[in-house]
Amino acid sequence: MQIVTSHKNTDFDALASIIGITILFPGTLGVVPKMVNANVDKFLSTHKTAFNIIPPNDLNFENVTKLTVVDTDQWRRLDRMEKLRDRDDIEIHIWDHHMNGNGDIRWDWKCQEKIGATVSLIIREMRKQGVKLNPLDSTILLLGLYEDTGHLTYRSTTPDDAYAAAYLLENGADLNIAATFLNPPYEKIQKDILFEMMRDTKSVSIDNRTIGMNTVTLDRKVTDLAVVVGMYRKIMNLDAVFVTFINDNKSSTVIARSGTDMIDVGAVMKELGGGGHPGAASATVKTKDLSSPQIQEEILRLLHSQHKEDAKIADIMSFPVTQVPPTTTMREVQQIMAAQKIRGVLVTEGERILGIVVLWDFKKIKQERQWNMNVKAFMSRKIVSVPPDALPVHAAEMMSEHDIGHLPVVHEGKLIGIVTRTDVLTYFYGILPD
Ligand SMILES: [Mn+2]
Repeated sequence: MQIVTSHKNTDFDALASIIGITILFPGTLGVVPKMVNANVDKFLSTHKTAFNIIPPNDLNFENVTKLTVVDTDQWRRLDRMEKLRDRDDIEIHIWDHHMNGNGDIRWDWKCQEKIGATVSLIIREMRKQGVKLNPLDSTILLLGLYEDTGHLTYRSTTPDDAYAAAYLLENGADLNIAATFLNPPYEKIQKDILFEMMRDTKSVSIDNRTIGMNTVTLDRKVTDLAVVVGMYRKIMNLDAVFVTFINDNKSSTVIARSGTDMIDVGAVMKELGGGGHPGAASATVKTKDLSSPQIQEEILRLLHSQHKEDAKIADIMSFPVTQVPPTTTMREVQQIMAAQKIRGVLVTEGERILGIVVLWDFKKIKQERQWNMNVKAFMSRKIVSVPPDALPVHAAEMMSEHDIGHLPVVHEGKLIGIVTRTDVLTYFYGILPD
């Protein structure tokens, strides 16, 4: 017998991946853990008979010859699969998008890639084989894909996730039903916790990133905390958040979210024995190992050691800067710009920056004789300079605030370079200048 299973606290990606495998490999039985997320539970209460799935206690382990594991690669995250762990006569396949290197399930075949949702890997294979899906199957697969990619908006989303979504929509996936189950049950208790977090935010700044740290004591089990933490980060406009939920006197669960490439919460949570992705991760920590204040200290220590060096203005500026004296004629300036293929020159006198002339300023010339006039008459005197250690994002803010495209870079009163809109855009879009 062939079975497919996934992790406890099953989310839609895990459930969709289980169901996807039962469709892709007919005859495979889906084994869904007893503990599933609240929204998955709600979905299963009305839909479970539509799929080839059973709970683990209904499984006859002796008959299993092949095990497919989806959305995890760790034994401890599976439900009641211990009986299979030591059997070497079972063929094991893994489909997963967690790349944290914690995997301890031995495998005969695996498909493990960085992608928004595990189910996208399975859908990619369905597309390849031309599998036809009915609207119900398409909808559950879309639920998994949308949940793990935030409707294709999370930074982890790849082109393959989008192709997978297109395929499911072609096969009749129902967006209304998907929306019904993806909108989390948001009740008073979640709202109270959100307000408590907003009131007690402790924010720390590391390398210009603002990180929120919170500790919340739970007096009962609360579902959908991950959704609340995600919402909290967005409302407070924090680059990353780490919320420690004290479950009881035995353990705490840290839920972390990041909205920037500069902070990899998955790597931090991995150090605490948990896991996840760069943007979303969690860890459960035993109190005897670390108390909640110690957890926060440890997170801060890990963040400091992780810190990636940001590019500074000095790294993206252009230099040397072409400078002309104020008596240069407009014709000469135009010739210099054409010869050097640049869009602006600074007008300087000694160390002093008097103004700037950019390509645009030539439009001011209406009469032929004006070409022989001094640049002084046409230059813009509005000069905003930046220091070399400023961040590119600050240069972009100054450009939009003052509506200017060139910022001289000044270090200790000396002009050392110039940063243009093109330099900033090139940096943000990761395009290498040619
Ligand atoms: Mn997943």
